[in-house]
Amino acid sequence: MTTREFNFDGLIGPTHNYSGLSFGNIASAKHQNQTSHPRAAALQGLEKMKTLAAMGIGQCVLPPLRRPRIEFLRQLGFQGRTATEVIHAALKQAPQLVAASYSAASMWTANAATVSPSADCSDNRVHLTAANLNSTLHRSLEGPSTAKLLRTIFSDSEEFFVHNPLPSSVALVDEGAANHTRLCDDLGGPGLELFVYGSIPNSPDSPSPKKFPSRQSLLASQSVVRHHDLRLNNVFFWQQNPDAIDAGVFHNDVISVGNQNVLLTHEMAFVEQAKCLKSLSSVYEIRYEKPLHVIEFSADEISMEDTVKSYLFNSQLVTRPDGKMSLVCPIECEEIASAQKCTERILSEDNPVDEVKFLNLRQSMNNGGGPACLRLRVVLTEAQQSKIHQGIILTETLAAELESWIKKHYRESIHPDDLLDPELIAESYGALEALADILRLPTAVLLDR
Ligand code: SUG
Repeated sequence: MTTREFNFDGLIGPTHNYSGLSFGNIASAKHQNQTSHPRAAALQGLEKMKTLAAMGIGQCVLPPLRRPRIEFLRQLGFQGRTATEVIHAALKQAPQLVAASYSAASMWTANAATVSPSADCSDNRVHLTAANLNSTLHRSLEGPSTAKLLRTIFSDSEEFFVHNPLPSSVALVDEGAANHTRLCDDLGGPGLELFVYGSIPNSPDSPSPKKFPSRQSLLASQSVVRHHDLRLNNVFFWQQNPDAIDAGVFHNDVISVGNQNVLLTHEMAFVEQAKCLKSLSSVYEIRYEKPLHVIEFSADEISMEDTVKSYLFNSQLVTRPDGKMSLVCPIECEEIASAQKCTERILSEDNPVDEVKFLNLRQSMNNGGGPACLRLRVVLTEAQQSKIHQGIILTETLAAELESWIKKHYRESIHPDDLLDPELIAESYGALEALADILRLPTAVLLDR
């Protein structure tokens, strides 16, 4: 065993539903009020984890956060003796707040935190900063619980440092690894960390989106770099193209993905893109004495509309144990001709990618979450691998246990009107209690009490 990258996938929670909560996320708006299928969703997510594990990629599971979060509704002044009474009180005035308390959005663990491997950090520890997810109400509930969960999993203070989410402010919106890419040569050596922001707070003259919100601020990214104590000559801050945000690219991982010596991107991803790519390529080449493969697609090859529909750039780009790379795409990339053609181009060119796989993640995709959204990448040395909580490492036995657990505890379907059903609360909390046993995590952590 050497240094390896592990994907920490979010287990899709039992309250997965379509409430249209994410402004600027086109799939979420499009599927608002449709019936969701939590059991199928969780099984699709599990299938992805099994596929990656079978390819020899390190695979872990992160449990869903407890939902509904009744204390959030109480904080907003809704009263009642029981959870059901609180939900009924809230529903009369603000159904969207009930939906927020029920959201299963913690499944998209690319937004859980930003992670820097120990080789990049001055104190030689892995640093994780839980994201505040301040730009949407339903996701702003995640940060503190995520930090608690990460502290349980990465509890060894000699190897890991988990930072709290940044303070709540529009000037500090932070959505974690979805706006962060790491390029390197050997996985265990130091890398170049690319932080992508959508806006500069209090800077009316800098380019900014007109229609949809920017979900990452420069100040937030700079603060994460300070927390992780990264060497500044290894760090890049690039701005997302505001037109891309307005076209529905609410996170940078919807338009680019990087892995070791490959950066796959669309020509509309960044402000001053040609200049940025040139400087990154030259730093990479000087640092590692080999070229960076930048695979860039033009708008003629794939339009912004197809980029957002297919989630081509939200594919997972992973290095297999044989050293070659696979691109794990959502099935939409096989169905949308332009995206399919792009995958053919990737395979035909001289680069490390020699395999493309297509996976059905439709339930998550309908809320704007593709393969890369569902995972948090963590590079771990051999010693660190033995120091994380072992119960979350995916084995065949764990996968089989999770499958039975999903089939036992999850509903086949949920319509947003079902969020009124008091039984859903007990079912959801009961599922988490059972999951605590399976993952060998404290019930108090899973129930966040
Ligand atoms: O934050 N969707 C998520 C999707 C996150 C995708 N993550 C990455 N790109 N890394 C979001 O917009 C929809 C929930 C709803 O509408 O009910 C939602 O939260």
